[in-house]
Amino acid sequence: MTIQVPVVEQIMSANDQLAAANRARLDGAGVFALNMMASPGAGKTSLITRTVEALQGELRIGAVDGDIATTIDADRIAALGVPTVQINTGGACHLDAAMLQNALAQLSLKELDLLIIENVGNLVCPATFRLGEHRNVLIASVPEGDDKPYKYPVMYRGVDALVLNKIDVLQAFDFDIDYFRQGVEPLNPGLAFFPLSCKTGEGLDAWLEWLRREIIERRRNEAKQHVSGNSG
Ligand SMILES: Nc1nc2c(ncn2[C@@H]2O[C@H](COP(=O)(O)OP(=O)(O)O)[C@@H](O)[C@H]2O)c(=O)[nH]1
Ligand SMILES: [Mg+2]
Repeated sequence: MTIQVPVVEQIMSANDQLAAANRARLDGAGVFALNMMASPGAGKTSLITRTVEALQGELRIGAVDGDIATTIDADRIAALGVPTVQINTGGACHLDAAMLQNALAQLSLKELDLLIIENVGNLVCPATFRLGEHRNVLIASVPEGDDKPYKYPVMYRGVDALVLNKIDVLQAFDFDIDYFRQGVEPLNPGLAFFPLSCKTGEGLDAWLEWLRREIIERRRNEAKQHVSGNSG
């Protein structure tokens, strides 16, 4: 009997295997990896630069920047003095685990605490391709409109934190935060939510606190596993 596995499933499982290998490599080096996803222009690069500026004094940060073309974003991040690897996907609408594997090979992971990955600007494709990251973050932004959770449910379902950027222009866009959150809640109950403005800095502290807590918790879990591994 021939068992037919759809091609998409095969690609996904090959990707998942590579993602697991990336994750093991990051864990081995003690690096916490964050995958930032959003539509083009939502503010991925802006939030990354704000985050780097705020945490650079306490954490050793590296960046991987995925774009269909150009090094514009990678140059913006590298200008802050963090090691940055540019991935041009050559047309692909998302990063995949093989691309991250290549990027990791170009970084001195032992010299990093936090790796921030800027995925390709897209609200559909990146959701289904794991890279080996520890946490997935979706950045929505006010000019996109308050109905996006209803229209792009897969993206909202699969993330660990949701940023709503550009709250400085809430009124100009008649953005209804309650309606927006009501769309998110059934997809991802209790999702960590950070309304903020990369332009004015409002709301950034809560986001940074969340990130610090996640990194600390991760380190604690790693230490526990290490102890129980040694004792067993
Ligand atoms: N008004 C406003 N503009 C912002 C904010 N954050 C980013 N932008 C602008 O939005 C545009 C796209 O930002 P960018 O970070 O490049 O988005 P990316 O494509 O998701 O990486 C730029 O012109 C930014 O200056 C914000 O909080 N408020
Ligand atoms: Mg960008």
